[in-house]
Amino acid sequence: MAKIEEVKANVEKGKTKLVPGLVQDALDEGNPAGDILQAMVEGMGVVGDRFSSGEIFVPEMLMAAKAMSKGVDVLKPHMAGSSSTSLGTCVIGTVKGDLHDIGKNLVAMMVESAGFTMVDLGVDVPAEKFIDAIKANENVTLVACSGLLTTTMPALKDTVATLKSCGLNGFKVIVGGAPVTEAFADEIGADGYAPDAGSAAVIAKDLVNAA
Ligand code: B1M
Repeated sequence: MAKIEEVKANVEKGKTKLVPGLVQDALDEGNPAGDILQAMVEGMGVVGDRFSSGEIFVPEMLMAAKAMSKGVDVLKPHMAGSSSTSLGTCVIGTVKGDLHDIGKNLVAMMVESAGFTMVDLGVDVPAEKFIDAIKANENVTLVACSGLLTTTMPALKDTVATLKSCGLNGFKVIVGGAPVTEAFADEIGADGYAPDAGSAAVIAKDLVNAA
């Protein structure tokens, strides 16, 4: 089996100890970091499908997430290069009620490499905590909110509404996550939407440069 396929298979099986070494082997074989990342994302898709069909349960899903995170740690230095321009500070978090962080972490990594200073609030972040972070950090130009559950889409809506009505200015709001669409982002008043981490970095840059 090609190393990149082994990476995918072992993410699916939640092999936390094996995945970092396999990712390194895949890199050593000359596979681009983006392709290895894509294989791991596809692996998580398989895990999600198995969960939906009742083949696996939350603990297996969690192990797969841990395995992928370990793999991403190895990939990090090989992903997008760092920019010397400063686009200000980005405050990022997964919204209240939502514990998914792999996609959010990828977005943080890519947006940071586009030239932002990153303040990562983690998961299950209430709207007020985003506001506190805008007040506590200098030159916040971007707030990025991630949501992975259909049940936390209302929390995304509340967060954007709170950010837009809090009386603070100078920042744009970008949203994303599997159930989020451009239409939903428009409907809730976000300034931007991105379907994946790579495009989040491009859109973040464009939004802040246009402000
Ligand atoms: Co959860 N989970 N999960 N889960 N989980 C999903 C999301 C699900 C689709 C699985 C399924 O049923 N097929 C389903 C949601 C269904 C729905 O709402 N429609 C689901 C469910 C139901 C649940 C629980 C409710 C299960 C339960 O307890 N019964 C529970 C909820 C807990 C909670 O959050 N309150 C739960 C728990 C968990 C774990 C904790 C076990 C674990 C997360 C661990 C972690 O993140 N550290 C987990 C996992 C791993 C998944 C799946 C399998 C994988 C998610 C993932 O990391 N994908 C997922 C199935 C799937 O995605 N197919 C599933 C890889 C990641 C790179 O993709 O996060 O989509 P993603 O990020 C993408 C884009 O969405 C985008 O960029 C990334 C790619 O570049 N993006 C942004 C993300 N954020 C963005 C922000 C942006 C822009 C783009 O701008 C700000």
